[in-house]
Amino acid sequence: MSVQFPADFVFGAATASYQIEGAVDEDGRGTSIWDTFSHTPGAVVGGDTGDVACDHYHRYPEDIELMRRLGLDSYRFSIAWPRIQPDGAGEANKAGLDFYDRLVDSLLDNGIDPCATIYHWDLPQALEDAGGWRNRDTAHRFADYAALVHDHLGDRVHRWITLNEPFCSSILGYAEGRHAPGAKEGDGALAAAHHLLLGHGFALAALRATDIKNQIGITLNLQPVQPVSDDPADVAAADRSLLLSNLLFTDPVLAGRYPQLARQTWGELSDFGWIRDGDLATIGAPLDFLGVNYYFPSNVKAVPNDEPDASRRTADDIGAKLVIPDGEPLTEMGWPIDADGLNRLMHWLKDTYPGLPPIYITENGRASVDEVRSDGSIDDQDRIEYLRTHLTALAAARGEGVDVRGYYLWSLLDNFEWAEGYAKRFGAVHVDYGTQKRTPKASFEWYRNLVATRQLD
Ligand code: PNW
Repeated sequence: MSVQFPADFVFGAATASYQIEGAVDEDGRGTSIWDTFSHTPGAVVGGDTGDVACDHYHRYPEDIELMRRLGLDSYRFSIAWPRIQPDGAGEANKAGLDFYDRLVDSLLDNGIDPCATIYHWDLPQALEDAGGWRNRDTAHRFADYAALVHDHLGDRVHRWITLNEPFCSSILGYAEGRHAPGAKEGDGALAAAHHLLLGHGFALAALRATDIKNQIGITLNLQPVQPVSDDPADVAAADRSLLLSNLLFTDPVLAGRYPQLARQTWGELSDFGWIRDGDLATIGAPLDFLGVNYYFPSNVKAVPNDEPDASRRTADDIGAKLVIPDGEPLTEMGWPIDADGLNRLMHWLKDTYPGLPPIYITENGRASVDEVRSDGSIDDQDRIEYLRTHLTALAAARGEGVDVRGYYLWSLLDNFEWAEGYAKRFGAVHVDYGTQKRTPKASFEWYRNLVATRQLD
């Protein structure tokens, strides 16, 4: 059965500054926590860094030409905070703004609607040195920076995402230590989550207060969550997992509250003393849209906490483990493939939050082996299958009444996959990092056809 998407459905592709730009020392850019982290021995697979990445800072015209060939309605990119404010505060660095001017103008010249993410993880190191997201002041610094870039680009960029995946910034960055800044904390990670959300709320208020009226949202990475059995211990563990991966972020943003279960789960780590009167009203102010990144679902089993000594527990030690059902296919990231999970997630959002704003899927995709054949082509049928099944599930959710307005493929290009370095490839376009040669994969042609026809077979 074929599926038709309407003419006004937005088909896009996404990237993020540190993952593609390179040029880390050019035009006055400051140091970010990802520069520091990636240069820390042992932090990233293969010792890879974003120093050069896809050299997009210099090659953006070629990359926009690829987007034009792909026929994208929209391109989601992120702005590197340390290019705009090298130390995270004060006057804008003009050369940094100039780069995003060139990028946005060139997108518009090519008929591609820009969608800007204000923060995709590259916090200026100077702010981390002052406590980073553990520190309430960082939320104010973020709102200043957001207002600065919006004042400058808001006449041409009409869709804005404050934060990308505050779960990853707080929990992977400050509890698990797998992402920058590489901390393993209890209290610190929970404070970071709150201050990220507060930064979102302050930025939202600042952008709303100007004369330029744009669409403003936030992007969360969310998962449908289910217990592996109906054993009450597994069910309770799934509740805690839902809390950590979704509710800790969706409840404040979409309902202006913290979930009851938060204090029960983390009460011994923290008294949540950083939450002030009025914060939740700021964080929960209405949005124009919700960005959702979906990769895989969580199947949850109860396990003992990793760290029995509460004073040393991290915020992610919640007595829950993600298990992969026997025989379930996996991507190169080791992530299970479950397209129906995207449909379940859409329904979970709609059922849980009355007044849910329209949704954009701001990332979805998979890492594949992407072997280059002797003729130079890359026949990534597994990626095509992933995209096809996930878009079919999304179309089903739309048909069942979930208001989804667009879909952004992750990613336009192979790029710096954070702690996994360059070994993991998510692009519709292959990048040879030795030569910076770009080669569209079979999925590029497949997606081009979908965008042109709006029809899935
Ligand atoms: C997202 N996890 O990150 C990011 O927004 C992208 O920058 C990234 O390249 C993409 O997904 C693919 O990984 C995630 O470990 C990183 O659960 C890690 C996780 C989830 C999302």
